[in-house]
Parts: sequence; C-alpha cells; structure tokens
Amino acid sequence: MSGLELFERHAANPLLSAEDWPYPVNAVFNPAAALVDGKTVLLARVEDRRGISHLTVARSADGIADWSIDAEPLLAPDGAVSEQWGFEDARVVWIDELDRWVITCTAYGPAGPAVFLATTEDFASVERHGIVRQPEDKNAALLPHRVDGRWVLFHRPSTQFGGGQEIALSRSDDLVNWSAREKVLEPRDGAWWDSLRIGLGPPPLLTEHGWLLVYHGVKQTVSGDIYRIGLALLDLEEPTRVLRRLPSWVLAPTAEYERTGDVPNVVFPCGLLHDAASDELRLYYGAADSTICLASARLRDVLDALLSEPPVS
Ligand code: BMA
Repeated sequence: MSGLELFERHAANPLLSAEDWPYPVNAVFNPAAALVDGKTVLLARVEDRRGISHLTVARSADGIADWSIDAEPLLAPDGAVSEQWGFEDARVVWIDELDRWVITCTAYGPAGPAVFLATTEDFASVERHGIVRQPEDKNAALLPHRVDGRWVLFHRPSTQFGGGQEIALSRSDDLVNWSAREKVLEPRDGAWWDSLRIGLGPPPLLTEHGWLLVYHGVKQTVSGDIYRIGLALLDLEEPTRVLRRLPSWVLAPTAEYERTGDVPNVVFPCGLLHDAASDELRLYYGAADSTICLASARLRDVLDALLSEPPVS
C-alpha cells in the first residue's frame, strides 16, 4: 500500500479567496465545477459577513488564473424559511437528456440542511426546482444519465443525533418523486480516517471501469474533526454495488492553507473535471472553509490504484 497521496496540489493554491471577491465576503470555498465552452466555471459557496452562504459564479479560461467573478449571486436565499440560513456546497452535472446543467446544493434552514435542486443553461440564470430531499440531508449529486430508466441521486441523509452518516442513493422517474434510500458506502469503524461520517464529493465520474466516487471522510479527534478525501469505484449498471475502495486517503489537509482558516484541517471536494486529451483530473476543493484550491491526478493512475485493490465483497 502506497503512502503517497495520488493528487498533487497546484502551485498557485489557493486559487481564490475572499480578497478576490468583487464584494465584501467572509470566505469562498467548496466550489462545484463545470466546463462551459472551453472555460472553467466554478460555482462557489460564498459566506457573507453575517455567516449566511450563497452561490456565485467564477470563470477562467485555464481554470487556474484570471478569474472573472460575477457581481451578483447565481443562487441566494429569497425569503423562504427552508433556505433562510443560505445555500451551501453545490455540485453541478451536465444532463444531455435535459439539455442543461443540474445544480444540487444544500438549502439550510431551522429544520436542518436539505437537498435543493436547480437547473441552468448558461450559469447566468437559474430555474429553481426546490427541495428534493427533506432535512437532514446533504452532499447530493445526480448521475449524468438515467440508470435502468431512472434518475439516480446520491445523497447523505443523517440526523443530529447520529444515524445515517453514510452515502446513499435514491431513484426517480421525474426528479420530483424519489424512492426510499439505498445504501452505497459506509464509514469504516474505529480508528479509520473515514470513521465518523462520509459524504459524496463531486458528481460521480463515468469511466470505463465504473463510476469514480470521490468522497470526503471525517475522523473525530480530541482536537477536532479532520476532513480528508478518498476514492471508490461503483458498478456502472448498479451504482449501489461498490467494486473497489482505496484504504488510504488521496488528499489530506497538510498545506498551511488547509490547516489554518475558519475551520482548520478541512479539504472538501465538490468539483471534478476530466480533460480527455491530457487525461488530467482536476479536483476543485475548499480548504479550511476559507479558500478555493485545486489538486490534480491522472485518471489512469487513479483507476490503476483502485483496480489494484482487492474487489469489495
Ligand atoms: C460540512 C459541510 C461543509 C464544510 C465542512 C467542514 O459539514 O458543512 O460545508 O466544509 O462541514 O466545516
């Protein structure tokens, strides 16, 4: 088992922080990522100076520098109680059948976090579809196409008092009515890095060997929780079936900007892009709930690492 982390941080990290924003904010982190007309679009979680978050678009030709950041949020609370404490942690996926991007994010209100769905054609305006999973539920993303005729939504149901804490999925014919949840991946016991709870990162990526699942895992320690990033591979036809799971994490908070910030010791991935020409995977993540960062790997290396693990029985 290699102790090396598979993903390499970009030298320009952090790519974006509160100082880059065109209006006063506290922090920018946990961005969704999309490629639109060759440009990288990030949908960043922006925490304002009240502590309430909204989602704002940042665009860049190379996905690294010269960001152009919208002056207005794409999605912000509009008065409904269920979103009064903001929108957090978006994931976006292009859906051919709908001919648009589907955004899933957390709507936060007094009942707890819920999964909210919206769509956009251009990241200039959104259509709100509302809450698709009631509190408490979060860390949700859709697969890009139907499986066996039904949409598949990954999510993480939980309660304040434990219960849940694993990655689950639900299915739907119409994106409105959802089936009871089915278990996908559970935290590991005891001392493991992903023992307290786990949650889906970016939307699972279609590969020739299965759905690549990037997830965050949390470990509780006497000096607070540590958020790290791990990988699993799921069956293409039956995504509740876990084919492989890496024992070691692939990225942990070790850089200064990941260890220090509003919430220390956090790397939290929500965006993943694959460049077919170079085979580069670009993982956009939040560091310490304060800034936006990038780490890269080759998809081939990632799949080799997963496939060299024994099959999950
Ligand atoms: C999780 C989410 C993330 C956040 C992380 C660390 O529960 O709220 O938005 O990055 O905690 O604070």
